[in-house]
Amino acid sequence: MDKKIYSIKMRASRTAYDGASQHISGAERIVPERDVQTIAASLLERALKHANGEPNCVNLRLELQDARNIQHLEVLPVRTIDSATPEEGLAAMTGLLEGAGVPRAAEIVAMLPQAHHMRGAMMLDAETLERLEPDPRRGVRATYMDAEESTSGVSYGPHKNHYAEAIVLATKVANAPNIIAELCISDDSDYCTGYIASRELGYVRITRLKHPGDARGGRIFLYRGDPFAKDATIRYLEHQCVLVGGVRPLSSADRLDPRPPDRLTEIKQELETLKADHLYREIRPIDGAQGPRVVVDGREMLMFSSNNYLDLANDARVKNAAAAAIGKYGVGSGASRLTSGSMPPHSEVEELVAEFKGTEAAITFATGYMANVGCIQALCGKDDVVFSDELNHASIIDGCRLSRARVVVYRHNDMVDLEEKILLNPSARGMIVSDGVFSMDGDIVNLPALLDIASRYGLLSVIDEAHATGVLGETGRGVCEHFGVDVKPDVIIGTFSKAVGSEGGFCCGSGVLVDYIRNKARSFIFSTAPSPAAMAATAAGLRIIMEEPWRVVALRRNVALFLEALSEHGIRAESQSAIIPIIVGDEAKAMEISRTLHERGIHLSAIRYPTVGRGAARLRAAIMATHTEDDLRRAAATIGELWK
Ligand code: WAQ
Ligand code: MG
Repeated sequence: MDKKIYSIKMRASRTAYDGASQHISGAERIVPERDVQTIAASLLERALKHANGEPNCVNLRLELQDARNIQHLEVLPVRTIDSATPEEGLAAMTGLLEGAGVPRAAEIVAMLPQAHHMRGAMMLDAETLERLEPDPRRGVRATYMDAEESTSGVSYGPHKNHYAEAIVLATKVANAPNIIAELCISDDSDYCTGYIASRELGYVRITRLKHPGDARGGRIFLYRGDPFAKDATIRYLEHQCVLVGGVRPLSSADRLDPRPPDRLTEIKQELETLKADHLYREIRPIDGAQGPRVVVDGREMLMFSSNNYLDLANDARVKNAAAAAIGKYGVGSGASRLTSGSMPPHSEVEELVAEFKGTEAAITFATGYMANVGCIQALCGKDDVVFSDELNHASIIDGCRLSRARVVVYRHNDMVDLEEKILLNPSARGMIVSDGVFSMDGDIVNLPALLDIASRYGLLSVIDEAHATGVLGETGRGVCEHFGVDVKPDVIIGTFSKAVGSEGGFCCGSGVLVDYIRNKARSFIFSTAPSPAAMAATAAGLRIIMEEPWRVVALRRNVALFLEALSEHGIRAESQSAIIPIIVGDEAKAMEISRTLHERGIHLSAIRYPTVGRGAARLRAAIMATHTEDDLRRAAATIGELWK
């Protein structure tokens, strides 16, 4: 009946010319004869494929053990302390050690990382902190131990199972004569969980004892007793064969404190902080349609925060077009057009917007945000570089992130800086992306220079015309018309939700480019198409802009009038678009002015961090073609009054 038991030890190292040997990995098992070959093979695999490097020397040592001399131990009970930081974890370790009656606990814990170059552990006298290892460079190694085969449900794959190995070692060490506790931090730089163990404490895992990337770890065996008896302890640790029963995989029951961190309380606190910092956001209700005047709580107010620049959102023709489309096509578009098919209003809009922008083709998205995100993600990948203006809209930033391209941010509208950054970051492929009209400052991209740079460096040019469409140029066709350039950006992105008065996003470009976007843009492929009503309204809006260029002219006149009125009240502001930033600076003051304006019947928003930088809070007036001269003068006068 007596079956043969073997211990197997593996040690992999790399030996240099000078004979210096660098340790790579080591592991050991205690197994019955029939498992020797399998286990030896798996240890060999682990030796040869270790993350620490390739060994040029692997030692595999097989020893027949006398089964009668093997000691059987029951595994230490396990619990886990979740420490939020290494500092918290080390404090918990110190506290447990003090609780176990060790007087100089903090000093001992501080010694732990000093052992990290050792193969074995420090053995410290718990009272004097004297080091008891015969060879302090090597330390004392606990060996000849394994989990009892029948009870071990833990996996010993080719990769190290830190917990499974440590619990076995800790159980043996805790049972060594005169050892009162053991402390451990792994020397693997990405394994931050360590433990403190003793027969009284059990095996207490502490989740964070160091920062990821830190290789400093170590082990301390704390010894209390007659120093002359230490040899017996070392002999036990280094030679006694031990099998540990009851080792099982970690489970949720091993948590000391099963209460999960209360994320909801944290969220509530964060909101309170936002409020205290005047950064909390609220939605103000509006009763009726968008227009130069809106109804709020039954009261008529002047609207200066809508992008409905040409007053088409509530235009009878646009509404009728939407209503007719609902009658004919229903309300929802069912799915992405690639899935459920394309209704006529979508194609009609694509033809119209391509005509309006003077490009070969166009594709629609559910929103302008999704157009930016989808196009950038489609056109750039991780090997590309995106050169992006520092004041670009959030949707451009999000598109860059989604693309995983390397993003190089250049100074706002600074073409000299852009070119320098391109020279510093040469790349085979990439794009320059910029807002056409910057949404928070109302200024216009230097398009001729940008296009010139893009063509000289072989970069795609991408311009977001969200606030330029229906606003810039004699007939509202956008930035190209504004500058009178014939060359078009490779990609023109925009939205129908501003001057066009409806909703949905678009991308215009060559037929090939649009075909590519249709095949690659995730926000097009995986999102339901805009509703047929929105597309019919869009088509009507686009037609009106083309047929009634006076709206664009009226908008420009109103902008000039408002700027003039502001300056009459001592306020300097500038803009060539329909967005007029009035820089206040302080967040609280900007909020206060906006609130008072609201009380006085003027809806004009304050914009603050993180939409703009901290301390760059501003009032942002959005002008409409149908504001009357009186509206504009009244708003300017009220702002002038509150400014003082
Ligand atoms: N005997 C004594 N000391 C050792 C031994 C040994 N057999 N092996 C390693 N050491 C010492 C040496 O100084 C190392 O630098 C240090 O311990 C850390 O060794 O429940 O992986 O093998 O999730 O990196 C803890 C698991 C894992 C916690 C510990 O230690 C958990 C670990 P490592
Ligand atoms: Mg290690």
